[in-house]
Amino acid sequence: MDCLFCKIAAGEIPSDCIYEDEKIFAFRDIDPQAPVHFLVIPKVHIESLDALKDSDAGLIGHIFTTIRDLAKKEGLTGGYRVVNNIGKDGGQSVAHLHFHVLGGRSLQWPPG
Ligand code: DGP
Repeated sequence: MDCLFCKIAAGEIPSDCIYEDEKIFAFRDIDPQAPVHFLVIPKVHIESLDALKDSDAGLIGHIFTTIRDLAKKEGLTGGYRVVNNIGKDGGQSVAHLHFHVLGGRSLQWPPG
């Protein structure tokens, strides 16, 4: 399968990895939109949140508790934002489920 994020998770394409375990991979975004901006992905290929199965619930829980821990490690004591873009209208450009974690500055809502 020709998927950029599968290749990054497999170490075939270099990335600035901040966390890895048997199920998930976290790395800094190549085009950061905040002082801290990293992505958390499952190692297994899932196209988007829309393609999740009920049996993926544990994996998603693991991603979110890891986001909590990584945010702490990255010093995001003032808060942070988790973003998931889904499909064309949702602004998803890479078809492998990924959660953006942004912080380190005051983030406005709604975003521009
Ligand atoms: P989205 O628009 O939600 O699909 O976000 C995809 C993000 O992936 C975008 O913020 C830029 C990032 N990205 C794209 N290609 C690469 C890459 O090769 N390396 C890294 N580290 N990030 C990438």
